[in-house]
Amino acid sequence: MTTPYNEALGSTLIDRTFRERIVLVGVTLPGSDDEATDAGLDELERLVETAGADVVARLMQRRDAPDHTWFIGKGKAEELRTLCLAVDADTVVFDNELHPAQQFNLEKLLGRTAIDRTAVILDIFAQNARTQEGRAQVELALLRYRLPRLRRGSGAKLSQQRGGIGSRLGGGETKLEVDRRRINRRIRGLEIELRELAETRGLQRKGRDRSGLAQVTIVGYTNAGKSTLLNRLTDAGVLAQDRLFATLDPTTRRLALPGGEPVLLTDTVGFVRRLPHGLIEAFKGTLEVAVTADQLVHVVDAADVDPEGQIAAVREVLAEIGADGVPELIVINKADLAPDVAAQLVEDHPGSVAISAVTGEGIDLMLATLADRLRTLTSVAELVVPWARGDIIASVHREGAIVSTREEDVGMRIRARLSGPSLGRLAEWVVEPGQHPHEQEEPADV
Ligand SMILES: Nc1nc2c(ncn2[C@@H]2O[C@H](COP(=O)(O)OP(=O)(O)OP(=O)(O)O)[C@@H](O)[C@H]2O)c(=O)[nH]1
Ligand SMILES: [Mg+2]
Repeated sequence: MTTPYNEALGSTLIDRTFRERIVLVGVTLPGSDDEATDAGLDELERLVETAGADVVARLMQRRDAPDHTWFIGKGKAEELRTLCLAVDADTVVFDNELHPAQQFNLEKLLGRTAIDRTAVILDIFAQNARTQEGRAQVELALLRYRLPRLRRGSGAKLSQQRGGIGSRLGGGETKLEVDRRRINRRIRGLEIELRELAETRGLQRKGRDRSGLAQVTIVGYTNAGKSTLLNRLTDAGVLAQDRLFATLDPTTRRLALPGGEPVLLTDTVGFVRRLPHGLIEAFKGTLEVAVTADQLVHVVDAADVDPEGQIAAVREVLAEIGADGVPELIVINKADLAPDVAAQLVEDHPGSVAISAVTGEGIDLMLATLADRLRTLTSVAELVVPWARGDIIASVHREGAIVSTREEDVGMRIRARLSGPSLGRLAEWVVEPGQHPHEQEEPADV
């Protein structure tokens, strides 16, 4: 396999010419417990299997802080080496993020590849990217991950065995420098390519804005059923699979809501707990459909072991990309598999609806709710909120779709789409477009 992103991953790539045997390692740090570590390893096991490898053993340790050299303690590291020999493991995967130096030291001690959760997620993304933009985004994330991990010595040997970048260049120091320079050049090239793609998309979006159609973006945890929902609503024919990160590239389809105008519905990449920051950064272009949406449909998997944890993880990513100001409709999916959990979640999240994207139950109610939400979002109100009222500024952000904000002497000028009830509550701060609050209230007082 010599696709650019495989090459970029070099020694961190999971070899798929055979099924690698993997040992998982999880460390419980203060503030967490063994149960959480175990659940983390369950998810890591799914990720590893999705990447195309088999988990053959697990090792856990409780620590006050990560060890500088091996992340785990020296004794535990030796236990890990013995375990690897016993189960004939090819690779060790840490659930915790490894510093490049720790990764290097572990590989030296264990005599086999050591990677972390981030590398596994990057590997899955590399396998699943289809479009030019998706591939460029993944490759950029991979190269940024790989750059601080370039080394002479055993690391280089590993990448040679695996046919990575190192294998085609001369040895020694120059090789390292040549590698670095080459990767940096490629990173700059990819950044330019992605900027150009983003500009093109910006133009396309302007065209769509003129069409006046509302943008609805489906977001949610990976495997929650986002693509299945888009397919049910629009015959989009998007790949939906019981597999993590099946979708990386957004798909947009037109959808006619009951009694309303058509909207543009977009399915997009799923999120996961502790989604690598570099990936979020690289996928900014793709995730823009969530930031610029009029409405988010947040799909939740009721059949998951921890749906609330998934909701929290998704909201964290939304905040990181700046989409936390977009109104969100929570849709509890897979109600056919877990009807009781779904009912409880609907109760705990007022305004949410339960559906099954597979059986179709609840879909009509969901569409009616969505149409309702969009109707209240059609007009843009302008508010000027004094700086002293941070609470009001926060509630405008929470309840409305922010169109623009401007910092002024008297306070923050916010243009936002707000529902009728919200507007009623915030009436005190509403102004005519462009007007100052005092022009309205105290015309003669100078
Ligand atoms: N029983 C049941 N299964 C569902 C439902 N919705 C989706 N699934 C299944 O869940 C799996 C994941 O569905 P997808 O639609 O691919 O999920 P996704 O959110 O697009 O996942 P990614 O693109 O990988 O992030 C598939 O096997 C679907 O058949 C549902 O309502 N009920
Ligand atoms: Mg999908």
